[in-house]
Amino acid sequence: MAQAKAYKNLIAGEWVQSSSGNTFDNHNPADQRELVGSFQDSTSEDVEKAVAAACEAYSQWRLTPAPKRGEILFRLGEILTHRKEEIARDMTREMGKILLETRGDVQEAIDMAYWMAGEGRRMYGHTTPSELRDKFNMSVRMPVGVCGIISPWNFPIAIPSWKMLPALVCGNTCVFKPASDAALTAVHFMEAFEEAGLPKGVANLVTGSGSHAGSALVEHKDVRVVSFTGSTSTGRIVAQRCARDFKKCNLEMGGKNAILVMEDANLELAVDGALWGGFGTSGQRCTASSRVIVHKNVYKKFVSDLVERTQKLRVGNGLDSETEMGPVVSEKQKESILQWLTIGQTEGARLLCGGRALEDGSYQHGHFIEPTIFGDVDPHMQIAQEEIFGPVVSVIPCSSFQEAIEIGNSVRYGLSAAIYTQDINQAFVAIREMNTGIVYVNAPTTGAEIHLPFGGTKETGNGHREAAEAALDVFSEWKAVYLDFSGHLQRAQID
Ligand code: UN1
Repeated sequence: MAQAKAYKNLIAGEWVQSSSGNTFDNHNPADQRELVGSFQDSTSEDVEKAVAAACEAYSQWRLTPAPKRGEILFRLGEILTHRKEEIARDMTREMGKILLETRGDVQEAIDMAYWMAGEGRRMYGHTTPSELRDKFNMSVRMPVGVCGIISPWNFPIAIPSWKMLPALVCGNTCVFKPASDAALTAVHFMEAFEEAGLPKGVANLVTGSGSHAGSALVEHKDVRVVSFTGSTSTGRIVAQRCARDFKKCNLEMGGKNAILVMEDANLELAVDGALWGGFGTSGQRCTASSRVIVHKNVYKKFVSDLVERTQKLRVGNGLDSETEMGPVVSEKQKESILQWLTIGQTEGARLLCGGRALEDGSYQHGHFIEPTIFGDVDPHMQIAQEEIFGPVVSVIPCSSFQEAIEIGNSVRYGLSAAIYTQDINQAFVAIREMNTGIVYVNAPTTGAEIHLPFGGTKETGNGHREAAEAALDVFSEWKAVYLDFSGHLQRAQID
């Protein structure tokens, strides 16, 4: 059993305690007896200090040439590559998903580090002809200032990297408030920044609750960008507070993603996809395939194969290489998922497998839930409309491709969608018609790569995208520059 340690905040390059003098403990969700660490329960005073440090560091960091900023991110990528296994193991210990997936999580941050390192040498603006003689026009990206980064526990390093790495390469500085259930990975991330040679105060860490530390960060007048991933209800509050002070604000929120399985689909492939998309990360992904809409002509076979495979999934401690699905993150999350299981049955959905907490034997000290499938789900049921964020998949029968599209779009979220079909025409119609930010063909709704924009429509987002070049739009302002070398006054739109 690992030795539990007290971890600190990182402010202005110093590891410091919270002014509150309080800490909170994190326990392993697979075995509550293991204390993973204790972390600072920060106050608005700590946030104040962190923002002041970020403001001070900004004056130099914004003037550091972008390729140099990129070189530090490249080194970060190398350090994370070197420490991948160690960070992945700690991530599994603190939030439960299996080692295979936590390695992938670290890999996603490595990918982002290399991409953003390259962005330091690109960061393209435009040159465009002037309508006047002897005049030169161009646009350049400018940093915005201090960024408040608020991230969830389900992707403890990938999501912070989607936010902080584009912020930093653009010349901004950051104050990072990670989810409490993923505080240890956040500490590792900051250590990697330090080792990569990021100057003091450019990235600061403040752990603690959303209601104190998170809220103080969003409210702080010197924070000019807020990047938040979490629930739609919290995102709505963040957006309203940012609007008051005209802060830039990017939100990644809920999802209720559907896989459409058409009658010509390769059913074996579709079952593989539904299993991975539905139960990967114990269903705790905003991209999780929580709905599967299946054509009635293949419904029976698909459902019986999916149930058979689901019942065979090995649930357990994510550090065990045999385990295919880990625990859910916390007691609170477990209780919330169990309530959804009751709601599903009350609404009249057919429970096909799972449906209970696992509490005996090796499960007794963890937060385990059986992978669960509801069949014959009506698209209007709450379990088919709301994000459950747990290992619960709703299978919905449909009669046609058109109906599948309609059901797919009939939710308030719009993150990711998938279609299994062999018909190229049908695939392209689905790509066009699904009102989501991401569409997959013959693959489940999870598995986004960092070189394409990530984000969603409707109540999933607020029009921004993370990752790829699109992320730079969140963390920079355009400046248009006009150089007149004619030596006399020229009047645009007149001369
Ligand atoms: C999330 O669920 O919050 O596409 C992010 C995926 C991952 C990222 C998920 N690359 O499933």
